[in-house]
Amino acid sequence: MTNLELAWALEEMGDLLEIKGEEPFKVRAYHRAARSLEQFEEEASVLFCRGELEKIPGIGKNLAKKIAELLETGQSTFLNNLRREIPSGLRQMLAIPGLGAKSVRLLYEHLHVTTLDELEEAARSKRVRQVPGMGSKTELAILRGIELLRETQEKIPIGIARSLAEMFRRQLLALPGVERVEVAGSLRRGCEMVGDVDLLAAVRPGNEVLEVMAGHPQVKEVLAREENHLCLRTWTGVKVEIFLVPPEKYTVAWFYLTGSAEHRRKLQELARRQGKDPAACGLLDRLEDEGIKLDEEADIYRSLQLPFIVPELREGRGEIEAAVAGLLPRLVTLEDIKGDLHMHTRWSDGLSSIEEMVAAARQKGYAYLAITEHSRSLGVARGLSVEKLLAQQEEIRSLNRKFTDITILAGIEVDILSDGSLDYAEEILASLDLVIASIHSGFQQSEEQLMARIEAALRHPYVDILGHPTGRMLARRRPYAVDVGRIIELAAETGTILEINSSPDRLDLTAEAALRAKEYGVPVCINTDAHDCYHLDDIWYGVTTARRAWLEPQDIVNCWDLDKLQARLKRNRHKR
Ligand code: DGT
Ligand code: CA
Ligand code: ZN
Repeated sequence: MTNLELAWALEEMGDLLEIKGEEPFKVRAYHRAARSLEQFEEEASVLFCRGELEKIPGIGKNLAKKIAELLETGQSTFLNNLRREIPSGLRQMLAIPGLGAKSVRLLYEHLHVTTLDELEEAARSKRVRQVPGMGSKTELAILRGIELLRETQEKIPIGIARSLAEMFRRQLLALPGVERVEVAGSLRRGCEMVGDVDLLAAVRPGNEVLEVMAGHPQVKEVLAREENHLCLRTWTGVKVEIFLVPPEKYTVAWFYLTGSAEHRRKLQELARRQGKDPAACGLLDRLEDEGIKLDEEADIYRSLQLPFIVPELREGRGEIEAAVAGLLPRLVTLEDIKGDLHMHTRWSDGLSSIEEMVAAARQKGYAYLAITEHSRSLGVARGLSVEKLLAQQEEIRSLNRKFTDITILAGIEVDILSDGSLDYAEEILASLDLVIASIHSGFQQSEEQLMARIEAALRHPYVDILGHPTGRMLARRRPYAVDVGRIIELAAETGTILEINSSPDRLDLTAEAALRAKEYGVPVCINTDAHDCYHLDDIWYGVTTARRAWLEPQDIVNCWDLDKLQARLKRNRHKR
């Protein structure tokens, strides 16, 4: 368990205690400890091994015991009891943005609501405003929040699903009788949000896979259990489905479970049009159906005279037509990425040094990288003063003399201020190799105001890239009020590159928007926005998003050689 996960558990304890009406000073202790853990640099698990948990600020004997249990078992008896004690509806209300534990307690006390439905009804019938301290704005926030919860509750972000899938996959592979395990479903297709984690295992008869997995410490509840199928709910609320098949059935089962249902349906149609029996081509109707034995998925496509279609394209959105016409894109791969143009170091709010970032980038075989700190107005992220920015350029220059196999670009992620101006003067921006402009404030502005800010930035002579263009936080924060179509048009007009921010918290642009950018001839840049050297690996999420957008290496500026990339930057195109 990471510090953040521990912090979440403590935060939840504090919230549930507050809903219960526990003494405020006790509640505060949990929240303080949670924040302290969140910011603590060393992993609590490491301290725990040395018996030093209490060295973490705000952690006393009592909390250390609870953390130790979490670290040892992945669960907390105390937290589980609290969860049982407090109606689940009240716990769900905590997820409504702007509604804290104190508000939930007040709503419960005054209106006796215990479910989201009852709360929604109370807000609709304007009874929430009777609660002290609440008004029509609260009612609106509740209605919006419930809508948001309903939209996302069923689905989890790819970042959470992927790491969970990897863990289950590794553990399944360690069990006797298991020959192969792969991820299937929407997660294999690279969807940004997935309904569940689907895993397919090739097993020999007589195994105990399902028995063992049903008792996994991460499992909160077994939702369904059949002979060859197990459906679990983890403590973090993620649904995991494990399917077992004999090895000879693996390929057709994997293809079936990968979906999408629409893609498979269209292939079946094509088979019938070609006068073939879909089942004989390996296209099952149901997983239980008797399938033929195939070595690889490409055999299925081959029998329909089609080239292989990768999972990211299997959405029934024209990929089969493109395959028939021989017009499938040559999708970007991780190997095509030649550099990463958005990252933070210790100079602002990152955790690694520039040298550590460079080492990680060289490890990846990159030819270039750009260091792009936050600009001076972003105080919370220790944005750089002009002096510091110039000093950093000095360090980058000297590092560039040290390495011959990689080029470090001196860049910046400059804030687009509330009035549409940028956070540094033009001559400062001109002195850099690369400028990303991003919005980090004034999210609440109207679409007109936000679009005016973005337009001003895109028209700026030294803004090369628009960072995380819509500001959405995946499953957490809606995009701010912007018109993505208009941003793409403006990018085309001004020659600005749009970012696909690869952080699994963001994925912004979305695949849909990136596809649209391609239609307008707007190149994208796949950046990680890493705040430490490990997160350069997040590039995978951006590449997956780009693949779902049908992008090819020529559509992505950081698949280009450095010369070509630099020639494309506004600063070099309009050299005056
Ligand atoms: P999700 O989990 O909602 O993000 O999306 P999927 O695509 O992973 O859907 P899921 O988990 O229900 O099923 C995995 C795959 O199995 C799906 O892509 C296609 C296939 N499949 C499952 N159930 C059905 C079904 O009732 N009808 C059809 N046509 N295909 C199904
Ligand atoms: Ca699924
Ligand atoms: Zn940013």
